[in-house]
Amino acid sequence: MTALTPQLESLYDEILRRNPGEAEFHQAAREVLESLGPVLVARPEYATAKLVERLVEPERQVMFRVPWVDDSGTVRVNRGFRVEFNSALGPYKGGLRFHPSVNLGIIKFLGFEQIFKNALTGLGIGGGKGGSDFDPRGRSDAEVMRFCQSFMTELHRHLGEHTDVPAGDIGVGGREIGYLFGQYRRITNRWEAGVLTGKGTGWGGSQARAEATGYGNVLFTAEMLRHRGQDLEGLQVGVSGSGNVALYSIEKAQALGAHVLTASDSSGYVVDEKGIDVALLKQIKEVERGRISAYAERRGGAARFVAGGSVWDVPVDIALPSATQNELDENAALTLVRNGVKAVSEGANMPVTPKAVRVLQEAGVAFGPGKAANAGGVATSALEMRQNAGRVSWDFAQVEQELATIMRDIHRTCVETADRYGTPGDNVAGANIAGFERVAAAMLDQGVI
Ligand code: NDP
Ligand code: 2IT
Repeated sequence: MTALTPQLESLYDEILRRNPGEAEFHQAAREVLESLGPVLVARPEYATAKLVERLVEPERQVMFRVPWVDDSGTVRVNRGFRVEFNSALGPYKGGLRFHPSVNLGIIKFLGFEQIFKNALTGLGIGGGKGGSDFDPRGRSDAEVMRFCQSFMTELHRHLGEHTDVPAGDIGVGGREIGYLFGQYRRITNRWEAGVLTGKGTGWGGSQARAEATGYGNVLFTAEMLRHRGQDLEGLQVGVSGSGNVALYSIEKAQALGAHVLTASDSSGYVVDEKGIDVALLKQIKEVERGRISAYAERRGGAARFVAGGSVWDVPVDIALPSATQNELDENAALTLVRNGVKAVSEGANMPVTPKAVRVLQEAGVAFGPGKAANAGGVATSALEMRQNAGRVSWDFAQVEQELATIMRDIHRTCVETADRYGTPGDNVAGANIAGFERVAAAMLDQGVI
């Protein structure tokens, strides 16, 4: 861990004391605090206004019971969350995660990161996150629908296009957003398109929102390489995960001429020397909701499945962790470095552990932190909100063009901010500081609230 200034160290102690048992939130908060020392020296008014102390405290945290009945008639009880972290720049914005591992600390880490990520997009959105410990795996469509309806029956009172606008995350995709929107519409008797993003493109959803996070991360990676006089074309890429972010990272990397060797899920990973067949992977994971081993079985000898293990053992030039938090640890980073990795960019939120980040940075590997690199998803959500507000819809090419411009701007902002604070090449500092500066300026203007 990097040392903190005494003031930030005592704030971190306070965070540990007031948020017991929330390891992921502690980790996310610590990472940002490690970047802020020089900013508080340069801007003493931020310290006086206790901006960081206010930022680490969510504006509002909602936890609620979600009862539902499964297909066999058994009553089930899950827990729902929505952490409305910061609205200085706009309505709370951030996804919903349905996964059995979800707890308050995980939602708070995600909501906290979302504040800075959303600020980096420059699109006027605050930060929030929500979800449930509901496990969609193996559940029928009807069960998922009843769960979503019960979840929204409580959540709806906290939402609104000008208040709080959720979207998808792990376990929440187009199907779930549809059921959630339907229940919101039914309860409120309003067609309020801008209350959720990631909607179907036939009823208010934006073109390219499904693609945006993965595409955006590859565009960010290409920018990092370009900044070093390199190019994605012809490089070998390793991707983890096989969900929304992973699938569209693979698709975009291939479109830019890279060779994608891997994909994974929680059961293991596949290596495909001929390059991942993204249509087959989509069919298995998105349509059939199957396991990744089926990919190797149906690829007829071109690919192998490795149960468990680490996908980062496969030698690659570029690594795009796109599954979940803390999936790429120090050992994995050392292996990647030994194998000559050139860039690592976070498609997932906080997939690379702090020790692994340090290994990569010390080895001179280009590193794209999730707050910047995966911001294309939420940025395109903001474009969806803009289209909804204007009752218009843009075509795919227009949204993709806007996304490319946004990712380039975010990369430039990271580089310029890191340069300004004397840490050239450090995109972690660049992203944290640039995001912080935007939120801090708004909070200062808006008084002590
Ligand atoms: P999906 O649910 O579509 O896919 C998640 C993928 O990650 C699956 O392959 C899943 O495998 C794997 N995975 C999830 N949890 C674990 C775990 N605990 N251990 C091992 N593998 C796991 O989610 P997304 O693609 O939307 O999200 C992936 C990451 O990207 C998350 O960190 C999310 O926060 C982040 N993100 C998502 C954005 C979006 O727009 N969707 C935007 C920005 C970031 P399995 O099926 O076996 O569970
Ligand atoms: O982590 C993220 O940025 C998301 N899951 C997307 C959030 C959004 O509101 O589109």
